[in-house]
Amino acid sequence: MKKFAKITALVLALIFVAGCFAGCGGNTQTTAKTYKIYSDNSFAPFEYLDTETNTYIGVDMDLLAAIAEDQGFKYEVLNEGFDASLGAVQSGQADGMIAGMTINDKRKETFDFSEGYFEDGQVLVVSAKSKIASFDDLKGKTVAVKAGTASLDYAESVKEQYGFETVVYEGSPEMYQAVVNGINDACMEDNSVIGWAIKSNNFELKIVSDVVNPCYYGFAVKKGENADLITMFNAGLANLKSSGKYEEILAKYGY
Ligand code: ASN
Repeated sequence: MKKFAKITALVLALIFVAGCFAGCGGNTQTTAKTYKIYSDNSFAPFEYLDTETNTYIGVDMDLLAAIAEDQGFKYEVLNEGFDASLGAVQSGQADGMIAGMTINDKRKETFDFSEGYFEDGQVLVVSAKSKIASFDDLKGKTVAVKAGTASLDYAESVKEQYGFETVVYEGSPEMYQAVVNGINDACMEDNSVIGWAIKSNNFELKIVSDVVNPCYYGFAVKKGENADLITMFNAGLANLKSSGKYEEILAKYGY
């Protein structure tokens, strides 16, 4: 009887130790979560496909990589487009998004943002040959805008005042091409992004307004969720700013 009790105790102890090891191993693996971050698919110089390496590069991609390294978190980026990213974050399919995303009050109702990391704003853009010189010349014209963007919201808010119609596109390059080809009379885009497209990709376009809506870009999560990601993004961004890495990343893309 005594011997049996000893063996039972030993077996139980072994089971306990084995269970503890399995448990500990399991925990280490599950805490190393890989965050799913969505992004735009063509928004140079913030995120765009580098055709030589077939990878997405840009200010946002580099900032995220440097912040994740600094803060020790794992992530994967899905460059699905801007509107798709908004939807993915809201449905919980994505943990967060970085997409040259304008921080504004309307979005703060459904998203939580990091500190702003870049200042920009929207401008009116027309074909290089166009006679349109300002919003005042848009009566009876069509203005291309990208789905889900702050540009679209701005255009919608002034279209009656200036008498134009909006036409919605999914991606920035399609929108630029529609204006170059004369399908639409103008488009609205972020100043730094259209500046890059004109300079680097030779789109025959010109900017014909001042910046409307000056704003900051921020990293975003669904309101009330993934607060740890926002905390890490802000802490990492502050570290990159003090180490000089933030400036180095911007300089790489000409800022
Ligand atoms: N700045 C744009 C917005 O927030 C983002 C984009 O087009 N990727 O509406």
